[in-house]
Amino acid sequence: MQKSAKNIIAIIVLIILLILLIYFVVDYNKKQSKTTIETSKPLFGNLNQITNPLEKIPEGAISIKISRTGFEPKEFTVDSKKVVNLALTGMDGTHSLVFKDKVLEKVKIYVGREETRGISFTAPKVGDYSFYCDIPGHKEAEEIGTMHVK
Ligand SMILES: [Cu+2]
Repeated sequence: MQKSAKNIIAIIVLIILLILLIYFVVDYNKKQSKTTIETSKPLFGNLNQITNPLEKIPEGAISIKISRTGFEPKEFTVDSKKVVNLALTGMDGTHSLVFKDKVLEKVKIYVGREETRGISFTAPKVGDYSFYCDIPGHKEAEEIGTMHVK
């Protein structure tokens, strides 16, 4: 009789310990996830599917670097009515790539230092479209370029 009572107490203590253990593990995991620093992932936002951005830069994307010395390359050529995948990499701080023409007003890429972001859009009609960095003072410092559409 005494022995089985001891067994029951032992089982109850074990259950309590198990509940405490689970509680602390869950709590620890919650704290861990709260302190996770969000890193900026390369993002490829498709203008036609903006709610479902791709996280990988498609193969054959036009890669442009931007720094305080300007865009590199400063010019590129695309085909009219074809999809353009543009990837911008910031080299030394916050920069952007925006187009002057209203037709391309939705095509905007903002990047931080050592960050690559991109956008997909359909090339407009044949012509030359100038782009620039709209961070104050950057356009004036020759952060400008041209997209040729043929
Ligand atoms: Cu800039």
